[in-house]
Amino acid sequence: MTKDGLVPWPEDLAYAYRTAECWRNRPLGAYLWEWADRWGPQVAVVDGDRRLTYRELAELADGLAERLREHGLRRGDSVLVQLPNCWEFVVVMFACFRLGVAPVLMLPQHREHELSAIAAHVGVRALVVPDTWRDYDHQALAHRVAAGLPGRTAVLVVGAGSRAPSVDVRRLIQAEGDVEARRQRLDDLAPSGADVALFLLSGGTTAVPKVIARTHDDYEYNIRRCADVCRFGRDTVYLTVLPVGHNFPLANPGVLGTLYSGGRVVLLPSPRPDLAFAAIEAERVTVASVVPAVAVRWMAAAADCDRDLSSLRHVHIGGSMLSPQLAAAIGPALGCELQQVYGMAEGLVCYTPIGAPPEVAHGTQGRPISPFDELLVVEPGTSRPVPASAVGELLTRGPYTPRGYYRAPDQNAVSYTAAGWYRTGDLVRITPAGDVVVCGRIKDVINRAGEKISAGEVETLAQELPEIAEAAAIPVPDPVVGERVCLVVRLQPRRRLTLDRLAAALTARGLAAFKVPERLVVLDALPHTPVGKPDKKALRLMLRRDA
Ligand code: OOB
Repeated sequence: MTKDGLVPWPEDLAYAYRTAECWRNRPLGAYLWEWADRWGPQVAVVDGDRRLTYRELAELADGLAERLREHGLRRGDSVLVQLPNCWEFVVVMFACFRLGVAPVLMLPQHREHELSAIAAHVGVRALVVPDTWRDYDHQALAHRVAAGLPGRTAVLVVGAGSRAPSVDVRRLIQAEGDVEARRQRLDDLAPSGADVALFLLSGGTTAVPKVIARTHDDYEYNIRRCADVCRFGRDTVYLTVLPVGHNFPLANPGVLGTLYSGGRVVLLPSPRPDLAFAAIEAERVTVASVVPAVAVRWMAAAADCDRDLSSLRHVHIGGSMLSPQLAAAIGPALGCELQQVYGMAEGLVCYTPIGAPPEVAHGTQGRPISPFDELLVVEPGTSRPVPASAVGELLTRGPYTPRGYYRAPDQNAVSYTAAGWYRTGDLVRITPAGDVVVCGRIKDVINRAGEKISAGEVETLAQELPEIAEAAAIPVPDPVVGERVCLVVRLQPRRRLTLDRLAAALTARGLAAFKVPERLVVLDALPHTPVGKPDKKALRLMLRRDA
């Protein structure tokens, strides 16, 4: 690891990736103007009544970039961005890309617990939040978080409710002045392709979420390959319903892949079927990406829906397990072709190809988007390969899979092998044709509608409660969201605990709502493994028996 906390790719591989033009040594901000020059008057982003052309997007992003510079942000700095799906998100992202300032992407559902830990870990210079979102005061949240950080951390607020000492982002998003001169000034300040473009959160298995630094070069390659595999083009109209801070809707191909291809991005604040179907009809949406839980809701709603969904050509589904039966039913229900995607914020992305036969389209999670992706299936927890087509843990390396988490040497010793493979923690098999089938996982996470919840994070926080002596967070299967968090506890002597009290206590400690246990089981004693950890396999079996 270098002193700045990044783990570089080995020099010989970096050379190979550059020579093969995976990496183009060009920052993402430079593409913005390339697109504006090519597709200037075309609509790039739609958010309700607001429609931004490619030209406007470039001008507004440059205007904001210059203002952010006046507020002291410089190449190499980072800012925490917690915004819902809105047009300002896109402008903020590109303003940051132009300056070489790296956004750290959080979800609107995150609270003090997550924001404080990540902001401190990365050392952000500013927080960008909405004024309120779903009746929650993010502006106040951001000021609480900022107050707990060393140094001065600016709070930038998107929304009419912005009040001093917050900085009002909408007032900064202005394209006044000499556009060409500003473009030149910012071009002169541009970061290098090897700089960090953005930070993504890992679903995480540890008490504190881990952070992945993605470079301009690696992310651009990821976007380019995804857009190519999914055949995005100028006629693509992409509907964004998942939180855009996730890698999947942001860049696989998602929002950035659409802009890369000259298409149109439609942003919606939620995946509610009535809103989504109205947008599909109104904007003639051609492609959307969803997690299986959302697909199920859409299928049910499509059965008696009077909206015209005929423009929809593809739906991308990934993020959590999808059964072949459900996969086969989605296309007919929504009148489009399904593409499965298996990906991760850490890098690797697989897609089922357009036009794949049913056994591939429904029965696999696709093949890597790049010929430079390396996949190795091993006996779990080792580096010993399993026989061809056998199930094992997937390890991966490649030009858009960084070699380690940011500033996390201890974690990296566990999550990455000495030879630089990322241990996905997923159990897979690879078919003779090279398609990945996800069979399960060995990592200690709960996958709730595609949101990854670290069991360790929930347990650590729960164990701080005075009632709890020992806690284990385990997934319980759920027909709607796939899995929910169940907390199994042993209480302190003479203490009592209800689910309501547990939920209230964890919420008060600033834990995001989607991580709060939805079931509580109190035992006199937890079963243990030989090394003395709670035996989660035994607990899962026990709960299944009792269900
Ligand atoms: C996506 O990214 P993350 O970082 O939220 O989560 C990655 C993990 C994977 O390691 C795997 O455990 C699970 O999510 N996962 C799937 C899956 N796709 C992801 N499990 C079963 N089937 C699938 N199709 O979730 C993500 C990132 C980019 C594109 C798509 C999903």
